[in-house]
Amino acid sequence: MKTIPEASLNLKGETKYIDDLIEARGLLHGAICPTPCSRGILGKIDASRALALDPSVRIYGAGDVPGKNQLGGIVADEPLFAEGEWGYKGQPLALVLASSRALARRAAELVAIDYEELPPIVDAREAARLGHFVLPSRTMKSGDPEAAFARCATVVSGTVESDGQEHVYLETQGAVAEPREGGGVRVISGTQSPTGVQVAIAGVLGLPMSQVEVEASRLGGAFGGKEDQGSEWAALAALGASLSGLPVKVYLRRRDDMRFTGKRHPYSSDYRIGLDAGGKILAFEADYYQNSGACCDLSPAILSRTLFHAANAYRIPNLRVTGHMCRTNLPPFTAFRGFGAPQGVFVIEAALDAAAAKGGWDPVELRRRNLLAEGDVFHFGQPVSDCRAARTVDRLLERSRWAELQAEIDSFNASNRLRKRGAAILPLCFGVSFTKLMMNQGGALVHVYRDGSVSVSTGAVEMGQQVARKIQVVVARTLGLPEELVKVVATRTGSVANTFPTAASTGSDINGMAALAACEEIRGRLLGFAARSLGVDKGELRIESGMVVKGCQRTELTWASLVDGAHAERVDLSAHGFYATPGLFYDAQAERGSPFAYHVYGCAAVSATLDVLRGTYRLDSATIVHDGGESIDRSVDLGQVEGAFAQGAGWSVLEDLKYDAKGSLLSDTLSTYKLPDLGFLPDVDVEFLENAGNPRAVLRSKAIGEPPFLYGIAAYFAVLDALRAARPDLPAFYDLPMTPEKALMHLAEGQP
Ligand code: LUZ
Ligand code: MOS
Repeated sequence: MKTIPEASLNLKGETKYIDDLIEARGLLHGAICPTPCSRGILGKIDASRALALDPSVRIYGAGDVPGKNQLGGIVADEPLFAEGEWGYKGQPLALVLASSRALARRAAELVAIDYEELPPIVDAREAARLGHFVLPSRTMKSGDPEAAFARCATVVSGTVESDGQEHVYLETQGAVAEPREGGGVRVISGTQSPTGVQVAIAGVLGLPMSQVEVEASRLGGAFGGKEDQGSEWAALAALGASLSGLPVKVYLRRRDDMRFTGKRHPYSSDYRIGLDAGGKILAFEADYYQNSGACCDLSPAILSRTLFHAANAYRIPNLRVTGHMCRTNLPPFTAFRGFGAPQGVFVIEAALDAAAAKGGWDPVELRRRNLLAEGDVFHFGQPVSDCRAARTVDRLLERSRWAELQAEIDSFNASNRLRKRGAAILPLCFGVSFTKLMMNQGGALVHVYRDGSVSVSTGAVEMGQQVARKIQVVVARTLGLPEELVKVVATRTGSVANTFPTAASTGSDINGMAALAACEEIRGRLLGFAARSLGVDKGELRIESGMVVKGCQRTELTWASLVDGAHAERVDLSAHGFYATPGLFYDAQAERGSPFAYHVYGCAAVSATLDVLRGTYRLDSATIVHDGGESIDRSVDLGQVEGAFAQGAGWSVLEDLKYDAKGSLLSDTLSTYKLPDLGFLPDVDVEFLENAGNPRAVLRSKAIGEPPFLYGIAAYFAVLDALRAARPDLPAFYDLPMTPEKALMHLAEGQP
């Protein structure tokens, strides 16, 4: 049996997360004094009682920052320590250090803060009315929607709401920092973006990047929550270490993590969709009001992915979509698996659901009729190529025995009054590449040691998604070695520089390609040496299963003797590889270009049973046909599809963030924030599309991390279908998550 090194450590509980690392002598623990309300003006900070608590206590604030008191990457609107007026509850006002975590927290509570509370804005539409935006709104347009709407036989419009989502990574946010001689720092950070953290710390400490070394050995999950927001905790730890001269750890309790850090963006949207008499979509328009929170963070990048995915897997010749980034007084919302695409896809799927109901079309037929096909063009001008929309949908209808399932549901519903069943399908089309062109680059450093073992570092951060496993396979295959010889080591800014976050599902695409390039370089040198020593032409030689092979004959050279001999001949056994995704371009003025290397397709069917008296429901089945390319490791990809489905279904029907009117998070523990578990999930039946090699990614694979999240949205529409069976007299509502409370209110009163 094959073992995946990282996965088996995880399973055995042997993985060392940041808080499991042995603490250095003298280490101080950090806690923050958070802003006490959503919006306020800071008066005096009095730390005297905190300082009196224990001699180890130290307190630092904005005045102690040697560099810039600023973390904002896209917009400089995020001070590390709030000064003057603040914009959200839970932003640091000061950092407290003490010899134990408990002491640091007690001391933080003793810091007295004078402030004036101001009325907060928590609602995106209200922020928009007041003109509070993070950046100007952005529109993508194709064809002539106004003229097209005039020709439509059916036009439907309405509003769609989707709530945020808490990441609930297993490991909360945190970092450990150590001062280095000469004023530098070394930081182990729970981040998807070691370079991002390096830049943030260099800015806060006023140091050159070369004096800041950041390592991300592995994370206990991230899901986007540590793409941008790992920086805050790492910067606090680095500042503490730099000012105190001692190692400092900042690590959040679950409740603090839930309160202080950003989540998936809630959206409130208006849509209008128009179809001809035959059910072809002629026109679609939407306005998305993104609740961006108090700081910009990654909001514009997330919004751009919403706009790029506005039409999901459908051909819409006339389209206008506009996104508004609304500044509110909630903690800055941030990246979360899917990165704005789920919010956009929920809107077009809601619009199609409403159109099917109004026009009397079968919802599945309506979707099939409008699927993208070869030769179509996305609304941003990229040609649709290698389109697998119809292939995956048709295969899904077979695999899920859709017609039979429908007949079963109809007969169940005809003979039951108090329970109703429902089902829905959801096709997906997800663009792979960072939407910001520059970010599509990565590097790798490969060392072959003189005993033949191989170490690989890349910019990819291992966070449980098994990117290290995939890179191990890429390296082993490229060098022609058994996998056990290859070790993927921790991600460090000192090994591979100027990287971008492990995000956008591109971790193995980009870093795998960079590793492949480095391996090709080393292989070329080694085969050059082999050719010289065997006296043959280099072009005739390959390395296979750890042997040098000529034609179909083994030579006398094993990998070990090859490496040993090359080393003796002074051949360089190390190489740096680099990859920049080719073929991408985008004209931001015209909103036209080809921003994605390729698209991932797939389709899910979900069925559910609703208890009509209680509003509770169960998911009965989930069937997925997924276009996963030629997988580098099928078991890893299967885990990603199942996990993403669970997370997507959690977002769409279960997970319920509750704030009070002043913007304080009420659902700030795992006893009040419900997560999907095995009892909630149906058996998830996954089929990977066959003969689906992808020429545009490493080893003909396809990115896997985010696209299957969208399948979970089918759960919303499955429950909605059951609600329709119970109350066919009522109009549908599109307000995610579809909690039992909302279902019950709808059944009882006709409104969510
Ligand atoms: N991060 C980012 C992402 O900066 N750009 C993206 O396009 C993206 N997409 C998905 C997830 N993270
Ligand atoms: Mo992301 S949502 O960090 O890929």
